[in-house]
Amino acid sequence: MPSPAAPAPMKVIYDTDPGIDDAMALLFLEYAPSVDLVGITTVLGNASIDTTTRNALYLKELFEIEAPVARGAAKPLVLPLTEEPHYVHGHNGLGDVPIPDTITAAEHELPAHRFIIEMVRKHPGEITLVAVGRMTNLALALREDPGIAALVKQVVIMGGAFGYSGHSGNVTPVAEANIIGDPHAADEMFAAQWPIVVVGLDVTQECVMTTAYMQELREKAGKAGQFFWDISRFYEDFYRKATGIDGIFVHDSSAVAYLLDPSLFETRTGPIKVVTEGIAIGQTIQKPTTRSFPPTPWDGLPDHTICTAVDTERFLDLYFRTIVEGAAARA
Ligand SMILES: [Ca+2]
Repeated sequence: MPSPAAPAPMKVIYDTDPGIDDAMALLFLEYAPSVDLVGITTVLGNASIDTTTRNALYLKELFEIEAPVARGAAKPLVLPLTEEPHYVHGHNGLGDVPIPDTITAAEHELPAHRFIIEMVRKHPGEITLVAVGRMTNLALALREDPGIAALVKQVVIMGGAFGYSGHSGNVTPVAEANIIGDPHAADEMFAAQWPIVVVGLDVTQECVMTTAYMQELREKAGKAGQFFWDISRFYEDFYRKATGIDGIFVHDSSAVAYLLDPSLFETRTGPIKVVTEGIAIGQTIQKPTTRSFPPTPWDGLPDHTICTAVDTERFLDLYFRTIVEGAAARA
């Protein structure tokens, strides 16, 4: 007897700057049965666009991922290029594990923002964008075709910080890396009429994958577990020195976790603006829908959702199960 049909998997485009936690979140998406990964778009951030694109192609090849890789923005919309954070992700963006010089997988012919437009137009109402780098590609797509906002199912981003649990910034006291990397792009993205869920430091810095957790993943998740172990040695060392934690924050995978199981998170809604100049550049500020004020710059902007708390135990368990089962299914 045929079993009842499972709901169709969610079509996802993953916008990313791999990046160690980006690589870990990519396999979380690829291995989640409820996700149909239809594209990977790259952006500068953790490393240059050449490096993040090369890394995305390398991950596609290494883990036999079908989704095409489209190269995205090489620089922020307005700000000048600055040096990449080699001290976080290593010089090659993947913790300085050896990566072959030549990658067989080829790039998609379209640039990232046009790839996004084409896919959204082709699948109206069906595409979810999961953006875990700077928001430059999303802003470029909106500038070229503002009509896509109404056709995207949902946007889930890793970025920003709103001060919950004491988390307000990791590049400055008030700014998170993905947002301060291109604050103008983020502000344009938040002004668009599409539903955004913001998974910021408020929750990502509540969640730590300890050395013991990574060890168990290495033992039980085959090639993926070993790869995550290898690339995260450098990252773990950075966090130990910078924050004193014994393990790594799970930034980008937190956005994927929201997509897979929103019940892991507590949320608040309201319009969001980004500070684009001055000492608070990169700060994300939400006006809660429940509060009224005299006229403010937030008036008339669309409501978005921010995550304010996370059930870390259930999240870490979901990640572990998804990676172990996904790796076993492909072994
Ligand atoms: Ca990232």
